[in-house]
Amino acid sequence: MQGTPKGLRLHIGIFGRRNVGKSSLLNAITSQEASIVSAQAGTTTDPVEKPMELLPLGPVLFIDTAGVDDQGALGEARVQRTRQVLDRTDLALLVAETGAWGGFEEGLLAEFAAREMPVLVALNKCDLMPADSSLLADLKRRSIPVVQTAAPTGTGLAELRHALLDVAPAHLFEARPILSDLVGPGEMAVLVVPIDKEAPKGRLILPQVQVIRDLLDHDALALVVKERELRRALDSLKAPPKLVVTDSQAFLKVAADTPASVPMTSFSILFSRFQGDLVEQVRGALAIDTLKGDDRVLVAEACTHHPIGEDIARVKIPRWLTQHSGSPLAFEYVRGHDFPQDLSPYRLVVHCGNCMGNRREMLSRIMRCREQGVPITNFGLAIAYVLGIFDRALQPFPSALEALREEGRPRPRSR
Ligand SMILES: Nc1nc2c(ncn2[C@@H]2O[C@H](COP(=O)(O)OP(=O)(O)O)[C@@H](O)[C@H]2O)c(=O)[nH]1
Ligand code: SF4
Ligand SMILES: [Mg+2]
Repeated sequence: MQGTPKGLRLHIGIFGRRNVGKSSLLNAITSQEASIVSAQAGTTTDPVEKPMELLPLGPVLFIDTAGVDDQGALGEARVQRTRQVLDRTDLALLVAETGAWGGFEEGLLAEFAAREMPVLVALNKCDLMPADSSLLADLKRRSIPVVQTAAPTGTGLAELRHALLDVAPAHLFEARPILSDLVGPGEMAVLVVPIDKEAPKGRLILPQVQVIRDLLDHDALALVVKERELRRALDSLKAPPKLVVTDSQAFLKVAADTPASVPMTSFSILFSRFQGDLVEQVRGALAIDTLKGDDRVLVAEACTHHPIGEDIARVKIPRWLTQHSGSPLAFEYVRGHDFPQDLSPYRLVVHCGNCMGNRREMLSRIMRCREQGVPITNFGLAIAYVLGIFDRALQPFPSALEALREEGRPRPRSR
Protein backbone atom coordinates (compact mmCIF):
# COMPACT_ATOMS: atom_id res chain seq x y z
CA MET A 1 0.00 0.00 0.00
CA GLN A 2 2.72 2.39 0.99
CA GLY A 3 4.29 1.75 -2.40
CA THR A 4 1.39 3.30 -4.30
CA PRO A 5 2.75 6.40 -5.98
CA LYS A 6 1.09 9.57 -4.79
CA GLY A 7 0.03 10.39 -8.32
CA LEU A 8 -2.09 7.26 -8.54
CA ARG A 9 -4.03 7.97 -5.38
CA LEU A 10 -7.46 9.53 -5.53
CA HIS A 11 -6.94 12.99 -4.06
CA ILE A 12 -9.76 13.94 -1.72
CA GLY A 13 -9.67 17.59 -0.70
CA ILE A 14 -11.44 18.49 2.54
CA PHE A 15 -12.84 22.01 2.48
CA GLY A 16 -14.86 24.07 4.89
CA ARG A 17 -14.70 26.83 7.48
CA ARG A 18 -12.51 26.61 10.51
CA ASN A 19 -13.79 24.53 13.41
CA VAL A 20 -16.50 22.71 11.49
CA GLY A 21 -14.69 19.47 12.23
CA LYS A 22 -12.64 18.78 9.08
CA SER A 23 -9.65 17.42 10.96
CA SER A 24 -11.85 15.54 13.41
CA LEU A 25 -13.68 13.82 10.56
CA LEU A 26 -10.43 12.90 8.88
CA ASN A 27 -9.08 11.49 12.13
CA ALA A 28 -12.26 9.52 12.67
CA ILE A 29 -11.95 7.96 9.22
CA THR A 30 -8.25 7.19 9.51
CA SER A 31 -8.60 5.67 12.96
CA GLN A 32 -10.88 3.02 11.44
CA GLU A 33 -8.15 1.93 9.08
CA ALA A 34 -5.49 -0.60 9.90
CA SER A 35 -2.77 0.83 7.73
CA ILE A 36 -2.25 4.50 8.23
CA VAL A 37 0.75 6.39 7.07
CA SER A 38 1.48 9.11 9.56
CA ALA A 39 0.43 12.56 8.53
CA GLN A 40 3.06 14.86 7.15
CA ALA A 41 3.23 17.83 9.42
CA GLY A 42 2.01 20.88 7.59
CA THR A 43 2.82 24.47 8.25
CA THR A 44 -0.04 26.88 8.68
CA THR A 45 -0.07 27.46 4.95
CA ASP A 46 0.51 23.87 3.86
CA PRO A 47 -2.46 21.59 4.05
CA VAL A 48 -1.95 18.30 5.89
CA GLU A 49 -1.79 15.28 3.61
CA LYS A 50 -2.73 11.80 4.70
CA PRO A 51 -2.18 8.94 2.30
CA MET A 52 -4.14 5.86 3.21
CA GLU A 53 -5.86 2.76 1.96
CA LEU A 54 -9.53 3.64 2.21
CA LEU A 55 -11.91 0.78 1.74
CA PRO A 56 -13.56 0.47 -0.65
CA LEU A 57 -11.89 3.09 -2.82
CA GLY A 58 -8.32 1.90 -2.49
CA PRO A 59 -5.33 4.19 -2.16
CA VAL A 60 -6.38 7.78 -1.50
CA LEU A 61 -4.69 10.96 -0.38
CA PHE A 62 -6.69 13.16 1.95
CA ILE A 63 -5.76 16.81 1.85
CA ASP A 64 -6.98 18.58 4.95
CA THR A 65 -7.14 22.23 4.03
CA ALA A 66 -6.44 23.57 7.46
CA GLY A 67 -6.74 27.30 7.54
CA VAL A 68 -8.37 27.80 4.18
CA ASP A 69 -10.62 30.43 5.65
CA ASP A 70 -8.30 31.71 8.35
CA GLN A 71 -9.60 35.09 9.27
CA GLY A 72 -6.07 36.38 9.71
CA ALA A 73 -5.05 35.43 6.21
CA LEU A 74 -5.20 37.98 3.45
CA GLY A 75 -7.99 37.40 1.00
CA GLU A 76 -5.77 36.85 -1.97
CA ALA A 77 -3.42 34.46 -0.15
CA ARG A 78 -6.41 32.50 1.02
CA VAL A 79 -7.86 32.18 -2.43
CA GLN A 80 -4.46 31.19 -3.72
CA ARG A 81 -4.12 28.39 -1.18
CA THR A 82 -7.57 27.07 -1.85
CA ARG A 83 -6.89 27.14 -5.55
CA GLN A 84 -3.67 25.17 -5.16
CA VAL A 85 -5.49 22.44 -3.33
CA LEU A 86 -8.38 22.53 -5.78
CA ASP A 87 -5.91 22.08 -8.62
CA ARG A 88 -4.94 18.66 -7.32
CA THR A 89 -8.27 17.54 -5.93
CA ASP A 90 -10.16 14.73 -7.68
CA LEU A 91 -13.05 14.76 -5.24
CA ALA A 92 -14.11 17.49 -2.86
CA LEU A 93 -15.45 16.82 0.61
CA LEU A 94 -17.16 19.97 1.82
CA VAL A 95 -17.63 19.95 5.57
CA ALA A 96 -20.08 22.34 7.17
CA GLU A 97 -21.78 22.65 10.51
CA THR A 98 -25.38 21.62 10.44
CA GLY A 99 -26.67 25.01 11.50
CA ALA A 100 -24.31 27.28 9.59
CA TRP A 101 -24.58 27.22 5.82
CA GLY A 102 -23.96 30.35 3.82
CA GLY A 103 -22.06 32.22 1.15
CA PHE A 104 -18.75 30.56 1.95
CA GLU A 105 -20.14 27.07 1.27
CA GLU A 106 -22.04 28.23 -1.81
CA GLY A 107 -18.87 29.85 -3.14
CA LEU A 108 -16.99 26.60 -2.79
CA LEU A 109 -19.81 24.65 -4.45
CA ALA A 110 -19.70 27.08 -7.37
CA GLU A 111 -15.95 26.59 -7.63
CA PHE A 112 -16.33 22.79 -7.62
CA ALA A 113 -19.07 23.01 -10.24
CA ALA A 114 -16.93 25.23 -12.47
CA ARG A 115 -14.22 22.58 -12.33
CA GLU A 116 -16.72 19.74 -12.83
CA MET A 117 -15.36 18.25 -9.65
CA PRO A 118 -17.38 15.61 -7.84
CA VAL A 119 -18.44 16.82 -4.41
CA LEU A 120 -19.84 15.37 -1.25
CA VAL A 121 -21.21 17.52 1.55
CA ALA A 122 -20.78 16.39 5.15
CA LEU A 123 -23.03 18.23 7.58
CA ASN A 124 -21.02 17.64 10.72
CA LYS A 125 -21.83 18.05 14.40
CA CYS A 126 -25.25 16.54 13.82
CA ASP A 127 -25.06 15.43 17.45
CA LEU A 128 -25.44 19.07 18.48
CA MET A 129 -28.15 20.06 16.06
CA PRO A 130 -30.10 18.15 13.40
CA ALA A 131 -29.56 19.38 9.86
CA ASP A 132 -31.92 22.00 8.55
CA SER A 133 -34.54 20.22 6.46
CA SER A 134 -34.86 23.02 3.92
CA LEU A 135 -31.10 22.91 3.31
CA LEU A 136 -31.27 19.14 2.88
CA ALA A 137 -34.14 19.52 0.43
CA ASP A 138 -32.30 22.23 -1.49
CA LEU A 139 -29.12 20.15 -1.83
CA LYS A 140 -31.17 17.17 -2.89
CA ARG A 141 -32.93 19.22 -5.54
CA ARG A 142 -29.53 20.25 -6.90
CA SER A 143 -28.35 16.61 -6.84
CA ILE A 144 -25.60 17.38 -4.36
CA PRO A 145 -25.05 14.33 -2.17
CA VAL A 146 -25.03 14.99 1.54
CA VAL A 147 -24.37 12.94 4.66
CA GLN A 148 -24.84 13.89 8.28
CA THR A 149 -21.94 13.11 10.58
CA ALA A 150 -20.72 13.48 14.13
CA ALA A 151 -16.98 13.00 14.19
CA PRO A 152 -16.49 12.16 17.89
CA THR A 153 -19.07 9.35 17.90
CA GLY A 154 -18.44 8.08 14.39
CA THR A 155 -22.07 8.67 13.43
CA GLY A 156 -22.51 8.74 9.68
CA LEU A 157 -19.01 7.52 8.83
CA ALA A 158 -20.30 4.39 7.08
CA GLU A 159 -22.68 6.55 5.04
CA LEU A 160 -19.78 8.86 4.26
CA ARG A 161 -17.74 5.96 2.85
CA HIS A 162 -20.66 4.74 0.74
CA ALA A 163 -21.24 8.25 -0.53
CA LEU A 164 -17.54 8.68 -1.40
CA LEU A 165 -17.81 5.51 -3.46
CA ASP A 166 -20.91 6.84 -5.19
CA VAL A 167 -19.37 10.16 -6.17
CA ALA A 168 -15.85 8.96 -6.97
CA PRO A 169 -14.98 9.65 -10.60
CA ALA A 170 -15.65 6.84 -13.02
CA HIS A 171 -12.05 6.58 -14.19
CA LEU A 172 -11.18 5.14 -10.81
CA PHE A 173 -13.13 2.07 -11.73
CA GLU A 174 -12.06 1.80 -15.33
CA ALA A 175 -8.84 1.40 -17.27
CA ARG A 176 -7.33 -0.86 -14.65
CA PRO A 177 -5.12 -3.67 -15.84
CA ILE A 178 -6.47 -7.21 -15.67
CA LEU A 179 -3.03 -8.78 -16.00
CA SER A 180 -1.00 -6.48 -18.25
CA ASP A 181 0.89 -5.23 -15.19
CA LEU A 182 1.99 -8.82 -14.56
CA VAL A 183 2.82 -9.72 -18.16
CA GLY A 184 4.69 -6.96 -19.93
CA PRO A 185 5.15 -6.17 -23.61
CA GLY A 186 6.76 -9.08 -25.43
CA GLU A 187 6.16 -11.42 -22.48
CA MET A 188 3.84 -14.40 -22.62
CA ALA A 189 0.83 -15.61 -20.66
CA VAL A 190 -0.44 -19.15 -21.17
CA LEU A 191 -4.22 -19.29 -20.76
CA VAL A 192 -5.86 -22.58 -19.92
CA VAL A 193 -9.42 -22.85 -21.19
CA PRO A 194 -11.20 -26.16 -20.67
CA ILE A 195 -13.54 -27.00 -23.50
CA ASP A 196 -16.01 -29.28 -21.77
CA LYS A 197 -19.72 -29.73 -22.10
CA GLU A 198 -20.33 -26.60 -20.06
CA ALA A 199 -18.31 -24.37 -22.38
CA PRO A 200 -20.57 -22.34 -24.66
CA LYS A 201 -20.66 -23.52 -28.24
CA GLY A 202 -18.35 -21.83 -30.69
CA ARG A 203 -16.96 -19.08 -28.48
CA LEU A 204 -15.03 -18.12 -25.40
CA ILE A 205 -16.56 -16.57 -22.29
CA LEU A 206 -16.17 -12.90 -21.40
CA PRO A 207 -13.38 -13.11 -18.78
CA GLN A 208 -11.25 -15.13 -21.21
CA VAL A 209 -11.87 -12.66 -24.00
CA GLN A 210 -11.11 -9.70 -21.74
CA VAL A 211 -7.84 -11.28 -20.60
CA ILE A 212 -6.74 -11.90 -24.19
CA ARG A 213 -7.69 -8.37 -25.15
CA ASP A 214 -5.75 -6.88 -22.23
CA LEU A 215 -2.65 -8.82 -23.31
CA LEU A 216 -3.02 -7.76 -26.94
CA ASP A 217 -3.60 -4.13 -25.99
CA HIS A 218 -0.29 -4.18 -24.15
CA ASP A 219 1.76 -5.99 -26.77
CA ALA A 220 2.02 -9.14 -24.70
CA LEU A 221 1.69 -12.67 -26.09
CA ALA A 222 -1.21 -15.00 -25.37
CA LEU A 223 -1.03 -18.74 -25.85
CA VAL A 224 -4.44 -20.36 -25.34
CA VAL A 225 -4.62 -24.09 -24.64
CA LYS A 226 -6.92 -26.68 -23.12
CA GLU A 227 -5.73 -28.24 -19.87
CA ARG A 228 -4.69 -31.48 -21.56
CA GLU A 229 -2.33 -29.63 -23.91
CA LEU A 230 -0.76 -27.45 -21.25
CA ARG A 231 2.28 -29.58 -20.55
CA ARG A 232 3.08 -29.97 -24.24
CA ALA A 233 2.65 -26.23 -24.74
CA LEU A 234 5.00 -25.41 -21.86
CA ASP A 235 7.57 -27.94 -23.12
CA SER A 236 7.50 -26.38 -26.55
CA LEU A 237 8.38 -22.89 -25.30
CA LYS A 238 11.99 -21.74 -25.40
CA ALA A 239 11.52 -19.73 -22.20
CA PRO A 240 8.92 -20.24 -19.46
CA PRO A 241 5.87 -17.97 -19.68
CA LYS A 242 5.51 -15.05 -17.30
CA LEU A 243 2.19 -16.36 -16.01
CA VAL A 244 -0.20 -19.27 -16.40
CA VAL A 245 -3.89 -18.41 -15.99
CA THR A 246 -6.43 -21.19 -15.73
CA ASP A 247 -10.12 -21.66 -15.35
CA SER A 248 -10.49 -22.38 -11.62
CA GLN A 249 -12.14 -25.71 -12.35
CA ALA A 250 -8.90 -27.05 -13.86
CA PHE A 251 -6.77 -25.77 -10.99
CA LEU A 252 -5.41 -29.09 -9.75
CA LYS A 253 -4.26 -30.39 -13.12
CA VAL A 254 -2.79 -27.05 -14.09
CA ALA A 255 -0.98 -26.71 -10.77
CA ALA A 256 0.50 -30.18 -11.32
CA ASP A 257 1.57 -29.49 -14.88
CA THR A 258 3.02 -26.02 -14.31
CA PRO A 259 6.57 -25.90 -12.91
CA ALA A 260 6.66 -24.40 -9.41
CA SER A 261 8.89 -21.61 -10.69
CA VAL A 262 6.17 -20.35 -13.05
CA PRO A 263 3.53 -18.14 -11.39
CA MET A 264 0.03 -19.50 -11.78
CA THR A 265 -3.42 -18.15 -10.99
CA SER A 266 -6.98 -18.25 -12.29
CA PHE A 267 -9.23 -16.00 -14.35
CA SER A 268 -11.54 -15.63 -11.40
CA ILE A 269 -8.74 -14.49 -9.08
CA LEU A 270 -7.58 -11.96 -11.66
CA PHE A 271 -11.14 -10.68 -11.68
CA SER A 272 -11.27 -10.42 -7.91
CA ARG A 273 -8.45 -7.91 -8.23
CA PHE A 274 -9.82 -6.24 -11.36
CA GLN A 275 -13.47 -5.99 -10.40
CA GLY A 276 -13.43 -6.33 -6.62
CA ASP A 277 -10.86 -6.13 -3.86
CA LEU A 278 -8.39 -8.99 -3.91
CA VAL A 279 -6.93 -8.43 -0.45
CA GLU A 280 -10.32 -8.25 1.22
CA GLN A 281 -11.54 -11.33 -0.66
CA VAL A 282 -8.36 -13.23 0.22
CA ARG A 283 -9.03 -12.49 3.89
CA GLY A 284 -12.59 -13.66 3.33
CA ALA A 285 -11.44 -17.05 2.03
CA LEU A 286 -9.76 -17.76 5.36
CA ALA A 287 -13.22 -17.99 6.92
CA ILE A 288 -13.80 -21.22 4.98
CA ASP A 289 -11.94 -23.11 7.69
CA THR A 290 -14.31 -21.85 10.34
CA LEU A 291 -17.50 -23.10 8.63
CA LYS A 292 -19.48 -25.56 10.72
CA GLY A 293 -22.63 -27.60 10.30
CA ASP A 294 -25.73 -25.68 9.20
CA ASP A 295 -23.82 -22.43 8.68
CA ARG A 296 -25.39 -20.39 5.92
CA VAL A 297 -23.30 -19.47 2.90
CA LEU A 298 -24.47 -16.96 0.33
CA VAL A 299 -23.37 -17.60 -3.27
CA ALA A 300 -23.73 -14.44 -5.36
CA GLU A 301 -23.53 -14.04 -9.11
CA ALA A 302 -23.49 -10.56 -10.56
CA CYS A 303 -25.46 -11.44 -13.66
CA THR A 304 -28.15 -13.89 -14.60
CA HIS A 305 -26.45 -15.45 -17.55
CA HIS A 306 -23.21 -17.03 -16.47
CA PRO A 307 -22.77 -19.56 -19.24
CA ILE A 308 -21.54 -22.18 -16.79
CA GLY A 309 -23.04 -20.62 -13.70
CA GLU A 310 -25.51 -23.29 -12.85
CA ASP A 311 -22.81 -25.80 -12.45
CA ILE A 312 -20.07 -23.91 -10.69
CA ALA A 313 -22.22 -21.82 -8.38
CA ARG A 314 -24.92 -24.30 -7.53
CA VAL A 315 -23.12 -27.62 -7.67
CA LYS A 316 -19.35 -27.46 -7.54
CA ILE A 317 -18.75 -24.70 -5.00
CA PRO A 318 -21.35 -26.10 -2.56
CA ARG A 319 -19.87 -29.56 -2.96
CA TRP A 320 -16.28 -28.44 -2.43
CA LEU A 321 -17.14 -26.29 0.59
CA THR A 322 -19.26 -29.02 2.15
CA GLN A 323 -16.52 -31.59 1.68
CA HIS A 324 -13.96 -29.22 3.13
CA SER A 325 -15.99 -28.39 6.23
CA GLY A 326 -17.01 -32.00 6.69
CA SER A 327 -20.54 -31.03 7.70
CA PRO A 328 -23.71 -29.95 5.93
CA LEU A 329 -23.85 -26.26 5.07
CA ALA A 330 -26.91 -24.33 3.96
CA PHE A 331 -26.42 -22.56 0.62
CA GLU A 332 -28.48 -19.66 -0.64
CA TYR A 333 -28.18 -18.01 -4.01
CA VAL A 334 -28.63 -14.51 -5.38
CA ARG A 335 -28.18 -13.21 -8.90
CA GLY A 336 -27.95 -9.93 -10.73
CA HIS A 337 -28.55 -6.81 -8.65
CA ASP A 338 -30.12 -8.78 -5.80
CA PHE A 339 -27.84 -8.66 -2.83
CA PRO A 340 -29.28 -8.68 0.70
CA GLN A 341 -29.04 -5.56 2.83
CA ASP A 342 -28.88 -7.74 5.91
CA LEU A 343 -26.00 -10.19 5.67
CA SER A 344 -26.05 -11.21 9.31
CA PRO A 345 -27.55 -14.68 8.64
CA TYR A 346 -24.46 -15.64 6.62
CA ARG A 347 -21.09 -16.92 7.75
CA LEU A 348 -19.56 -16.38 4.33
CA VAL A 349 -20.35 -14.78 1.00
CA VAL A 350 -18.81 -16.35 -2.12
CA HIS A 351 -19.06 -13.98 -5.08
CA CYS A 352 -18.47 -14.57 -8.78
CA GLY A 353 -15.76 -12.69 -10.65
CA ASN A 354 -18.25 -9.97 -11.60
CA CYS A 355 -17.00 -9.86 -15.20
CA MET A 356 -20.26 -8.33 -16.42
CA GLY A 357 -20.85 -6.18 -13.39
CA ASN A 358 -19.78 -2.78 -12.37
CA ARG A 359 -16.85 -2.43 -10.00
CA ARG A 360 -18.50 0.31 -7.97
CA GLU A 361 -21.37 -2.04 -7.17
CA MET A 362 -18.97 -4.85 -6.30
CA LEU A 363 -16.99 -2.59 -3.97
CA SER A 364 -20.15 -1.48 -2.30
CA ARG A 365 -21.09 -5.13 -1.68
CA ILE A 366 -17.65 -5.80 -0.23
CA MET A 367 -18.03 -2.78 2.01
CA ARG A 368 -21.45 -3.91 3.20
CA CYS A 369 -19.97 -7.29 4.13
CA ARG A 370 -17.16 -5.63 5.99
CA GLU A 371 -19.46 -3.33 7.90
CA GLN A 372 -21.52 -6.31 9.00
CA GLY A 373 -18.50 -8.45 9.83
CA VAL A 374 -19.34 -11.07 7.19
CA PRO A 375 -16.35 -12.39 5.22
CA ILE A 376 -16.60 -12.24 1.44
CA THR A 377 -14.48 -14.17 -1.01
CA ASN A 378 -14.72 -15.14 -4.66
CA PHE A 379 -15.27 -18.33 -6.65
CA GLY A 380 -11.66 -18.82 -7.72
CA LEU A 381 -10.25 -17.96 -4.30
CA ALA A 382 -12.63 -20.34 -2.58
CA ILE A 383 -11.76 -23.13 -5.00
CA ALA A 384 -8.00 -22.56 -4.64
CA TYR A 385 -8.44 -22.57 -0.87
CA VAL A 386 -10.29 -25.85 -0.60
CA LEU A 387 -7.97 -27.49 -3.12
CA GLY A 388 -4.98 -26.55 -0.97
CA ILE A 389 -3.28 -24.36 -3.58
CA PHE A 390 -4.19 -20.97 -2.16
CA ASP A 391 -0.67 -19.64 -1.67
CA ARG A 392 0.38 -20.89 -5.06
CA ALA A 393 -2.53 -19.16 -6.79
CA LEU A 394 -1.70 -15.92 -4.97
CA GLN A 395 1.99 -15.97 -5.82
CA PRO A 396 1.61 -13.32 -8.53
CA PHE A 397 0.07 -10.87 -6.02
CA PRO A 398 2.50 -9.74 -3.30
CA SER A 399 -0.07 -7.56 -1.53
CA ALA A 400 -2.42 -10.53 -1.15
CA LEU A 401 0.38 -12.73 0.21
CA GLU A 402 1.31 -9.96 2.59
CA ALA A 403 -2.29 -9.82 3.85
CA LEU A 404 -2.21 -13.58 4.34
CA ARG A 405 0.93 -13.34 6.41
CA GLU A 406 -0.53 -10.55 8.53
CA GLU A 407 -3.73 -12.43 9.05
CA GLY A 408 -2.12 -15.76 9.89
CA ARG A 409 -4.38 -18.77 9.66
CA PRO A 410 -7.85 -18.45 11.10
CA ARG A 411 -8.63 -19.55 14.62
CA PRO A 412 -11.62 -21.78 15.21
CA ARG A 413 -14.67 -19.68 15.82
CA SER A 414 -16.12 -19.58 19.31
CA ARG A 415 -19.86 -19.37 19.66
N1 LIG B 1 -19.99 17.97 19.12
C1 LIG B 1 -19.18 17.83 18.09
N2 LIG B 1 -17.97 18.44 18.09
C2 LIG B 1 -17.17 18.28 17.02
C3 LIG B 1 -17.55 17.48 15.92
N3 LIG B 1 -16.52 17.50 15.03
C4 LIG B 1 -15.56 18.27 15.55
N4 LIG B 1 -15.94 18.75 16.75
C5 LIG B 1 -15.19 19.68 17.61
O1 LIG B 1 -15.10 20.91 16.90
C6 LIG B 1 -13.84 21.54 17.12
C7 LIG B 1 -13.15 21.82 15.80
O2 LIG B 1 -12.83 20.61 15.17
P1 LIG B 1 -11.68 20.50 14.07
O3 LIG B 1 -11.70 19.13 13.59
O4 LIG B 1 -10.40 21.00 14.60
O5 LIG B 1 -12.23 21.50 12.97
P2 LIG B 1 -11.51 22.04 11.65
O6 LIG B 1 -10.98 23.37 11.95
O7 LIG B 1 -12.59 22.09 10.63
O8 LIG B 1 -10.44 21.05 11.27
C8 LIG B 1 -13.07 20.56 18.00
O9 LIG B 1 -13.19 21.01 19.32
C9 LIG B 1 -13.76 19.25 17.81
O10 LIG B 1 -13.64 18.42 18.93
C10 LIG B 1 -18.84 16.85 15.95
O11 LIG B 1 -19.26 16.14 15.04
N5 LIG B 1 -19.60 17.06 17.05
S1 SF4 C 1 -20.78 -11.48 -13.95
FE1 SF4 C 1 -20.39 -13.20 -12.60
S2 SF4 C 1 -22.05 -14.65 -13.02
FE2 SF4 C 1 -21.99 -13.21 -14.74
S3 SF4 C 1 -20.67 -14.21 -16.27
FE3 SF4 C 1 -19.36 -12.85 -15.05
S4 SF4 C 1 -18.52 -14.13 -13.46
FE4 SF4 C 1 -20.29 -15.22 -14.32
MG1 LIG D 1 -8.46 21.36 11.02
